[in-house]
Amino acid sequence: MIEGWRWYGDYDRITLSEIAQAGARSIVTALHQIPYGEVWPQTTIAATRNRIESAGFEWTVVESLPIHERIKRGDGDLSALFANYRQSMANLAAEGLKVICYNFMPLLDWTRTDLTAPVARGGTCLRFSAARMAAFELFMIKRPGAERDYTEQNIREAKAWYEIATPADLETLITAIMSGLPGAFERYDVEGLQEALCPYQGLGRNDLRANYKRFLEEIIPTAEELGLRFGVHPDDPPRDILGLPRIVSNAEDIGWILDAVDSPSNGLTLCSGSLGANPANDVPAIAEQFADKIHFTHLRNVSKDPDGSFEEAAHLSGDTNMPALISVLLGEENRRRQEGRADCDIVFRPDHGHELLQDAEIGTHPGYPLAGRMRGLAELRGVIAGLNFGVSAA
Ligand code: DNO
Repeated sequence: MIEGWRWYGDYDRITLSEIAQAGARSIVTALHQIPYGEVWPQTTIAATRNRIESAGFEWTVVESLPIHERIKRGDGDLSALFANYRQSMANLAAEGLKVICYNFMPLLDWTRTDLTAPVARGGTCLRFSAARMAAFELFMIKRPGAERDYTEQNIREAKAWYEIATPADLETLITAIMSGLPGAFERYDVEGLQEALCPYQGLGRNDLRANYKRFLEEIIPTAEELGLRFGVHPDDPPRDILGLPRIVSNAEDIGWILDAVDSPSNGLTLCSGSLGANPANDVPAIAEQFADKIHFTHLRNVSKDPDGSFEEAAHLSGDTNMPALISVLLGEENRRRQEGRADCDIVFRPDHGHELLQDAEIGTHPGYPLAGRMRGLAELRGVIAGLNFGVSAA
């Protein structure tokens, strides 16, 4: 497995030299400065690649080549947006890029209600509280019908919290939820978010699936020609949020996507943390089921509560059996090697990490601290080395 590290380029406080010291070999990044829907120029891709390579890394995965919201909504004439997307793909392929991660979550990317939840022995983590999210939906943005998405207990706790919440508590909550907006550079206040949700009204699960299928039909044939492999990132969390449907949340969804356009270029970013937040998902089993279509992995762990809340655990703690998952991935790599496949090595990155030690002072993107990820990477590297040793010793 290839050790990757997500780097936000000029928007990142962590330098390539620090990443080198963390031990990662390959960089996962995107042209974050380019607005959604516009072409990524080949010269800019080349400059980014050169910068990464001069620091002694390879740029292995693009995360993400974002999909314009109009494509997700199936809104109007999309031909120019698809043409631009294909042009960006051609420019990336011309610079030697091979793997592209993307998601099909409407409006929000990832969602948390707390960016600094305390961890027992020190440090903080990202947390999703179902009750806090219910408070946001029911009492702050007052979304009609929101009560249907929450249990009575969620709603009772939401009310109790909201009644005593200070303006600063409300501000902290909206900041946490807004941090997951795409690119993480856009922000809405309560009114702005209510407005942003309007164009999605009436968009059901089947509509979103139809729009997704159209995207795959427009893009995957070009990906095949260019030798690019696309890996869809699962919904985070894998549940409907703000009344927006989610269609990449479990094995059934993934099966539907891979069947919608059957091609080696139409694959999966296996994100253990996103899938692992739904108690019905058995992550190692999902990895096994779709192994040959896994083009990239995000390895992290979550601890779930019975009320639908979860928080990000250390990489080897939490509810997902990480050695079991990694063993599936190593087995798949072996299978590919025997088949002589060119893409036998799967890139993984330590996804997210606790804020530890000096991390909070550095001011990195939520979930992407230096020390926390370095710890996660080291733990994962240990599991991989141990499993590989077991295989060669057996
Ligand atoms: C959150 C990430 C997501 C993910 C994108 C992929 O930390 O896992 O932002 O990268 O959704 O498109």
